[in-house]
Amino acid sequence: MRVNLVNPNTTLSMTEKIAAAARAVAAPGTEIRAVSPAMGPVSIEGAYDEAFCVPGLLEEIAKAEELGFDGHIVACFDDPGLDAARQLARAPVVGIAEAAMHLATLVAGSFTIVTTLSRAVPTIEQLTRKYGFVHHCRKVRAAEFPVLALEEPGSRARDLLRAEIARAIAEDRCEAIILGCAGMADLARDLAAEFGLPVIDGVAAAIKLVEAVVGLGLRTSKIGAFAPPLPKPYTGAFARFAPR
Ligand code: 5HY
Repeated sequence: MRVNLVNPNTTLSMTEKIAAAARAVAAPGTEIRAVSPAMGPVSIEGAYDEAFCVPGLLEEIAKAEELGFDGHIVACFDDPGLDAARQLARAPVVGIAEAAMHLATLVAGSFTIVTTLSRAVPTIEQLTRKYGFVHHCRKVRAAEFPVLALEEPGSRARDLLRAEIARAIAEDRCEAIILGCAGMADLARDLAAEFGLPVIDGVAAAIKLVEAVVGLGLRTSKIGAFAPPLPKPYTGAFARFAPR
């Protein structure tokens, strides 16, 4: 099968890291196209960045749909534009936050999510409500470093993340940790070994869930929430995005 993996921010080093994490767990027959949009924020840290990552994300979803891809992944822990992407696509579309939460509940009675900055916490808390995991999620924590610190060799990001995970285990009674940023995708295995509990990366979770959904022959339902957008003109710079 062919999977379209979109990192909605435009930092190519993060896209490459995410792609490597996905390919490390993908099944032998799974081919992965890993891309960033041609336009948009270098990192997504809050609702304003999130709003401006969506047009470029949707452009990449539309391209892969034209090419007949079997599944899509939105590789940002805000799951930005996920419902809009599902309106565009016939192939299943999986967000890494939703995927991580589903996987976590299969191996643990509760989880804490550890993300980057505090400003990301309300969005992720809203996702736990939207997806129905509010009773499983003990807390959404921020280790307080910017997203791109994960791309800087020698930054304190990993130490800050480890310290916040230690606090989560000591204070939250959580039984698993979810890494709340796609840029943490390369850290899950080592952190699980260090702390002795399941540490779930949404990128790996999403790849396996897309493989499962595609393998069952399931495609996005087109009656209701994910029906295609109605044809209408869009004006100005968005004219090219108009649904036809
Ligand atoms: C992400 N931001 O996964 C989110 C998560 C965050 O650029 N990729 C981003 O840390 O807010």
